[in-house]
Amino acid sequence: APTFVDSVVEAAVPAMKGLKIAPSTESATESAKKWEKFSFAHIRESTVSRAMTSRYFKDLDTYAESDVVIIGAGSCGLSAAYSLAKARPDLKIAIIEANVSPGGGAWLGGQLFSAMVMRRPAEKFLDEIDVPYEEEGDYVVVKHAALFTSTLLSKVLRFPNVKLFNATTVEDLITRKDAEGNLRIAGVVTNWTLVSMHHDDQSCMDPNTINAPVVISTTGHDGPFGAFSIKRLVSIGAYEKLGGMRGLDMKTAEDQIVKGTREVVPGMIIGGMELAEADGSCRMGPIFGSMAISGVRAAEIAAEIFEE
Ligand code: AHZ
Repeated sequence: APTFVDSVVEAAVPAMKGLKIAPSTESATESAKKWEKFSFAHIRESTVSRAMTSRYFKDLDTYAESDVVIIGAGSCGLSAAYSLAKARPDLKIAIIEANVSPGGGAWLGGQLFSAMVMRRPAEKFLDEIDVPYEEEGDYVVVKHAALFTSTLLSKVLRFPNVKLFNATTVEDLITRKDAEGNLRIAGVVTNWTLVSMHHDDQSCMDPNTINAPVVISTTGHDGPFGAFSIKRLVSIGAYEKLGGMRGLDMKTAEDQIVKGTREVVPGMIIGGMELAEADGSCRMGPIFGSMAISGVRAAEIAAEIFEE
């Protein structure tokens, strides 16, 4: 059977056409000689630049008016994006992630250990995205957290109605008042993360915006970028006060996150660990089922808003 290398050479490199690649039966000299003829197709540097920038600017244009913005591409944000993009292919979903690498805290299980633990019934989400796990009675174990995150990420990125803007930070929220004077969220204010990190030592570098009637915030617990939206809602008087994440209680914390996933002010749904900061609920530590299921619930609430 032709190897992968055979197919690349046969299909794409005229100079190599007709050459059979079978390293096991060739001498080292014969195979080295053959590879001397290898060459990629022609390209000019500006073609690469244009291939990237034209698409990026088209995406900025397309998603300037989004249906849903998801802030944060951690385990909760990615689970929300997957569930919503699958259920509602008609909705335009922009994901804004401050880091270059999406995934948040879900590249490892806990304390830099690899395995990811989820309590039942969160294995249903693993079945849905086709991530294998070991059965351990009341809980299941994915052999490496990166297997969960990379699988979920690859599925999210394939949806035609999703665009991930990474290395981009939500710096503020777009707010409106309705006829009765009630505040609602109408989108997000963005900037390159590297710019956001330098507002103190550079002259004013104004941001960009994305309008969206629904924002799902999953920015994790407090930290340099964490709990962003709930802190901003408190500072503009739209949410009474930060509950502040409490100590760890694995038994109760996960249920609270799932049940607490909600639209906290019109247009703003909060999920994942950001909710612990909003509600003053306990952290759960290194167990991830509630992040996935909170994402599923956030997607369901968003879909319901569009059905109203
Ligand atoms: O970079 C952040 C991370 O990828 C991103 N983020 C935060 N603020 C942002 C902003 N703009 C854009 N202003 C922003 N992106 O949000 C992502 C949050 O991911 P996370 O993994 O930290 O949160 P999560 O709620 O999805 O998962 C929490 C996982 C935890 S923490 C915990 C404990 O401490 O006990 N236990 C679990 C399971």
